Amino acid sequence: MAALKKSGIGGDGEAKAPGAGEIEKTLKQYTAPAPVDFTKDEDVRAYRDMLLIRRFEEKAGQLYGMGFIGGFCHLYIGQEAVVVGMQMSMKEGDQVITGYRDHGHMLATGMESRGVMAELTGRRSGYSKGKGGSMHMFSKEKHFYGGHGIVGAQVSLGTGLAFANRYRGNDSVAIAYFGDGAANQGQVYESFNMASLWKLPVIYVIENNRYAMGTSVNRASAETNFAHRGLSFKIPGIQVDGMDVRAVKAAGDLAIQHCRSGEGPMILEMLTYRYRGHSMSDPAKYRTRDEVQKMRAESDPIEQVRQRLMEAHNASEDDLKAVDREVRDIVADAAEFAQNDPEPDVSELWTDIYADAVPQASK
Ligand SMILES: Cc1ncc(C[n+]2csc(CCOP(=O)(O)OP(=O)(O)O)c2C)c(N)n1
Ligand SMILES: [Mg+2]
Repeated sequence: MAALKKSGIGGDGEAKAPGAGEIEKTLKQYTAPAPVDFTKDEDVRAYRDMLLIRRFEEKAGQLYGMGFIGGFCHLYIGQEAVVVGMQMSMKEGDQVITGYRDHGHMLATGMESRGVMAELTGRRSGYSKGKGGSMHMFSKEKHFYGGHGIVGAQVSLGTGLAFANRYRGNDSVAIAYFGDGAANQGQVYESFNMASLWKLPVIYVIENNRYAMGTSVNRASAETNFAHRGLSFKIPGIQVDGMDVRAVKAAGDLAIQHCRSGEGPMILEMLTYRYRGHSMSDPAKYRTRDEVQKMRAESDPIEQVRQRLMEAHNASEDDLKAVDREVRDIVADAAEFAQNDPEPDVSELWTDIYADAVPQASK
């Protein structure tokens, strides 16, 4: 309790949360920042990191079709600029948590392609020893907290990560990613309330890819401007072009600065699009091929950077091919590894079921 009071969270009335009066202030107004120009190095990094996610996901789709991957598998193809742009704004120690469309987030945090692919194929070198699969991988080292199949669960868990940061007095920011469909879940608003009241350092990144399974945003949401979803909780929000990695990075910089300086949570609604079905078993009959084609042709996040590298940064075809080759090699190696790694031993059925007791709890 003393630590709680010291950190300014809660208390019994006499302990004032730092900036408690601030809550009375009117909501801070932000407008989406203009996308800043990237240096050549930044564009190369964005290109490489987005391409790695795309090629990895294409390979995962193939392996799924060949029967190497069982269970659910939700691909992130089309949405790559969101995680890559956000990651470019973050620093060591900042945490990431997301739902089940999570392979891109893992790769963006620097988790190993081999470990992710081996988990997808249920092999012992996977991040969860082959026992978790697509939706259940974690890396404490890379500050990646899952991977969650319950729609919206990551929002309250992510708020908890931010609570821990505040409690410990560090300056880390938690980034909680969730979809337009998840944004209608009740626990999201309970989390918003607590996060705003206690000024927790959490960025709610709503990945609005226009559909929740087969239901379009307009059919499911009374308020389709998700950046406004925090208004009653005094959480500022902006809409961002989630297909332009520079726009994402600019918005990420703004939100991180907001959180790190103790102003509380912020919402970034990323306007994005998924090219593939909801999961591998979705025939996607709720939208036309033309709609998907149009997005691919006019807004593809990787193609935008590719063009810029050639036109604004004088990159040659050979320069880009070298990056393509590096990425293909990483993915081919991961796929090879994931098909040859042994399955977990049968004895593993009995391990990792319960967490070890928290030492302090028994005292
Ligand atoms: C609590 C809960 N309700 C329903 C489901 C089934 N379900 C899985 S994904 C999904 C749609 C979520 O869509 P969205 O949040 O937009 O994310 P996207 O798949 O578009 O990335 C639903 C309803 C679930 N997994 N958990
Ligand atoms: Mg969605």
